[in-house]
Amino acid sequence: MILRRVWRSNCTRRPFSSFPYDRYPLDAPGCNVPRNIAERVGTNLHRQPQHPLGILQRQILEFWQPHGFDLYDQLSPIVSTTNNFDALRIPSDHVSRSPSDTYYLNADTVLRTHTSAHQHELLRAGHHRFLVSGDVYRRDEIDRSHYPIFHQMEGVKLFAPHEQNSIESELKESLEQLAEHLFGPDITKRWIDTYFPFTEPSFELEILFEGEWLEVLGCGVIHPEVLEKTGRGDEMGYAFGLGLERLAMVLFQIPDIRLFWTHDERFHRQFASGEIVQFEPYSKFPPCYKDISFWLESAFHVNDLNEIVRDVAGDLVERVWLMDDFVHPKTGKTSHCYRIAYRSMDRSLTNEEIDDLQEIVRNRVVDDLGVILR
Ligand code: FA5
Ligand code: MG
Repeated sequence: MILRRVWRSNCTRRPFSSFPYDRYPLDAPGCNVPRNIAERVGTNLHRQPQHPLGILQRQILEFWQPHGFDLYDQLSPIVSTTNNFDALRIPSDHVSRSPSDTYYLNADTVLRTHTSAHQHELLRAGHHRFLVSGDVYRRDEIDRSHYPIFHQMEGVKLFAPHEQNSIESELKESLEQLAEHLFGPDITKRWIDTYFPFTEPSFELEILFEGEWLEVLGCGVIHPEVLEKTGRGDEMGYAFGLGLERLAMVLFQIPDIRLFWTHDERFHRQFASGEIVQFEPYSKFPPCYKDISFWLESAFHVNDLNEIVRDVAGDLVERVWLMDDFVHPKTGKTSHCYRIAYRSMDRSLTNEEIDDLQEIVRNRVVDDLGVILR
């Protein structure tokens, strides 16, 4: 009985959606946004004061606002490819533009893949110091720290010409101070050199969490060409993009990114005070593993498999990963074997229901991806 009550309470609360279906029909040519993603547009977890993301957002604001940063946390996640990519020097053949990685509404409109999509318009409008937080969307891998919708907070600060020699050091020092503001002095962190087309040099910050390095943010000195495109080529500045779920996982000890989307009261009542508290897992149900093996027939991208599994199993899927990959010596054909871990955050799963889901996945993979099951 108890299980049934929990399950029903999970199912009956439909997410609020502000997706403009009339303007962007999901069945239009070139649209690869599934309904389960569109339905969550407008949920705005980062603006809910008793949600871990809302609590975290407030903590981060507390750090930046005294430095004169204004927050934009209600900009629409529907943006042009110009703002999401071109304005940021992302080359026209860059993988991140591919429909295997990005949700397109039509050829030149996407669900933003990062909050950097708003740099151009806000810089053009003359702002000097600002933060942008919001939901971002990516077709990505499936595991406990990756989810197709997550939240970022962007920060941008421009400097007058006479202040420009210290930008890189100020950027790194500020973000280290932010990490200490959130986590205290004992947190273990490290800087990694990386590449973004829109910053030079570029860095990522990683934090040690449950024995693994977790990448929590990307940042760098804004590329001069990005500023030139906004008509501000004579200025310089820094930018950063924080991964809010990743920071919240460390801050609240939340072990799985799917929990941010649960409707289970056992999760939400723990954050009712709006304060930073250590999350107490209310349960850990056993996972159920299913393998699927197939011969690839044509172009295949693992994100297409991930999307099908998400579409069929929703948040019951915990992880999808490649177990085996080989080329047949005679036919030259490639075979992939993926393992799918199913696990509910809220209840025990029955073997039967997982078998049913797996069967639907197997059929969809054949129908939609044209592979041959082994
Ligand atoms: C970016 O999105 C850059 N726009 C960040 C940036 C801004 C760089 C400004 C320079 C200047 P990246 O793809 O690495 O970078 O994502 C930033 C952060 O988002 C990551 O460090 C990680 O914390 C988080 N993140 C990325 N993918 C996911 C995902 N699928 N699920 C949850 N969090 C994610
Ligand atoms: Mg990264």
